[in-house]
Amino acid sequence: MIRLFVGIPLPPSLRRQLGSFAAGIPNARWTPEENLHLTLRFIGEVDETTAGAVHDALAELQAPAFTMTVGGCGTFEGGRRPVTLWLGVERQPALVRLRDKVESALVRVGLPAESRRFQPHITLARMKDPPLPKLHAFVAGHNLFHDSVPVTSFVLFSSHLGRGEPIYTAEAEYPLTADS
Ligand code: 2AM
Repeated sequence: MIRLFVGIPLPPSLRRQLGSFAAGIPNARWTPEENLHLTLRFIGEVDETTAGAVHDALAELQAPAFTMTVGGCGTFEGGRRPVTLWLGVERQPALVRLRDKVESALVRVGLPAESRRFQPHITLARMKDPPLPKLHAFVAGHNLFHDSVPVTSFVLFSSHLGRGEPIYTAEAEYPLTADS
């Protein structure tokens, strides 16, 4: 079995910059710089045959390259407490269309449809009971950050869960067609 997700890697310069944000919130587990990415579709554990079918389906997908805009901070709540700190990604049509094409390809392969709404984001940290004034200060201090990222491919990642942070490996990269 292999744990998979489809994502968009970030350029090293942006990862370095986001990595430098990782301070100021006690009880935060910051995403290691090398793991920072946008998830297009989480797949989960599949067998090798399904993984091969997923790869074949993604390799056939055609979609145009685009420029992704990132910026703005926010949190997802769990049990009414903030548990995920994220950097926002604009919900622009080219990104949503790419995500929809990935979703259709995976459903054709036989995976169950994703029921959760697509909320594009880059997870900066996971938190357990963070002090709210510190969290709010972080958001206020980083909310104006924004950047543009050329997206010329997407990636099938495997995720290996061990004792520490997950290890993400790019199993295959799929080029997008040249911007028109
Ligand atoms: P997150 O960053 O918002 O938690 C690899 O685990 C990626 O898949 C993460 O970026 C994670 O998003 C995303 N993901 C989506 N659904 C998931 C799930 N049920 N379990 C683990 N990761 C999930």
